[in-house]
Formats: sequence, C-alpha cells, structure tokens
Amino acid sequence: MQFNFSADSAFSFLQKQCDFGPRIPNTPAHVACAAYLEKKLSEYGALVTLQKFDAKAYNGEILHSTNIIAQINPSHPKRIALFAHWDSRPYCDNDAEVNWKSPVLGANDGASGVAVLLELARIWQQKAPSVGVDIVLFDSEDYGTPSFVQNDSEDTWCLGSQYWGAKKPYSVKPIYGILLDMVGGVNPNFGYDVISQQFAPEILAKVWSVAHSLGYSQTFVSKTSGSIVDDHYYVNILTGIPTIDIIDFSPNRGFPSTWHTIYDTPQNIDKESLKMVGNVLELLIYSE
Ligand code: AHN
Ligand code: ZN
Repeated sequence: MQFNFSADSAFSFLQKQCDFGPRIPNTPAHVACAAYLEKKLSEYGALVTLQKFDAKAYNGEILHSTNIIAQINPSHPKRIALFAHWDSRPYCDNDAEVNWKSPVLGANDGASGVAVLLELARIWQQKAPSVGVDIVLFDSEDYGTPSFVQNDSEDTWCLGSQYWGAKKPYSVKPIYGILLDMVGGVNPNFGYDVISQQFAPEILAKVWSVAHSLGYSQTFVSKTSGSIVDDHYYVNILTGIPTIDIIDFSPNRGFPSTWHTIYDTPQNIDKESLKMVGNVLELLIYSE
C-alpha cells in the first residue's frame, strides 16, 4: 500500500508544539498551543469542539484545562476514537534532583501522539476514511503527584480523560479507542499493557496484526509490557469504550530513558517511530 503519512510533516507538528515551550496548564504557552491545535484541526476540515474544565491538582491548584475534540465525518454512525494528551509535565522528577522542579518539554511525552494525530487529520482531508473518527486531545494528563512529594491521594494523573469519561461528550459512542503516548522515541517497544489486555484484547490483536503486516514486529512486540495507568484506563472504566494504549514501555527499562527528564526534546525523537505508528493507523482506519 502507498502511504500518505509523512514523517517530516509529523515531526514538524511535534517541533511546533515544543516551540511554544512546556505546555503546562495555567501558562501562556499552554493557551497558545491550544489555539494552534484548534486552528490546525479546523484547517484540516475536522469539526472542532473545546471541552473546557477546571480540575483540582494534587496540590490544590486549580488547572484551567481544555480537552480538544476534532471529529472527522461527524455524522457517520460508525466511529473510532483516537486519543493523546497535549499537556506536558511541570516536573522532571525522574531526573537528577537539581532538575526536579524544571518542566518537561514533552517532545515524546505529549507532543509525539498529538503530532501523529495532526498528520492523520491532514491526510484524511486529502482522502476521507469511510468511518467517523473522533480525535480527542486530553489536557492535564501529566500533573500527577511528583515522586518527591509524599501524598497518598489517588487519581491525580489523567485529569482530562477523567473529565471526558465522566461527561461522555459524544452522541455516538465510538466502537473502540486507541491512545498514543510516547510514540516518538528511539527504538521504541510497544507491547501489551495490562489494562489494554484486560479491557480490549481484541483491539490489541487487530492493531498489532496490522503492524506485523507492515513488518513492524520488532517494535510492536506481542508480549506483556507492564501495568500502566494512563488515559485509556479512565476511558475504559468510565465509558466502556474498549481502548488500548500504544505506549513505549519495556519490562527491562520501563519508560524511555528521557521520560520525565530534561532530555525529552525533539533531538531525542526518531521520526521513523512516528511514521510506523502513523502508517499503522492510516492502514487500520482506511480498512474500517
Ligand atoms: C505513570 O506511570 C504515573 N503514568 C503513566 C502515564 C503517563 C505519564 N504517561 C505519560 N506520562
Ligand atoms: Zn508524563
């Protein structure tokens, strides 16, 4: 099959997000990036809705947040949801102590998934899929309790998906969902996370089978990766939409080495990783 997904274009969307600076709630960069994402998705012909909400962070701070929803073929009765988070983390708490209070740029952790979805929106304007697609960019995913703070309160991560899952702002429930998180690293390992296995094993099988048909079996590995609470957990438990996570995690090294560090920058992105994930989703959605 001939692919329209461009790795260079996807990378330019990633770079553009990072050029705003860290997209941390309640900062000007966060406001500016939301406006950019809304504009690009509208330009590509999607019907864009902003779901604004105030969320309470682990430290009591009120985070002025926005989930960005972009619908392709908005009236189609068969719909598939594609998710990523667009905010970035205020703390490099997986780094050396001097960096704990520095923000994460979030090239991989945030911008990579959004970049793939923007590039898909761009190609779907050229040739529309025959199903409906709901692109949902969650906010305030990465403001969870930092590892240097003692706090046993739960559910401090994934505030945008918790809000979206509680409100269910759709008239047609998507038949399944796919979350992209950290899809732009060097030599990624996309395995079966425990939540996806529990809630959506048939979607894992379908997506990994498409990936294997494209020769990506070294990257899309048919093995359990780990137990990861991410936005897909809240989508699954709150809405019942069977939803998987394509996330870079390996049993040996855990998350990528740049995770929640000052090294999560565009220099440490491999655009071929963006391309693999983009090609899988392009083929999958055109086959639906
Ligand atoms: C934790 O493991 C705490 N969170 C996984 C979700 C996440 C954070 N994804 C990106 N950053
Ligand atoms: Zn993170």
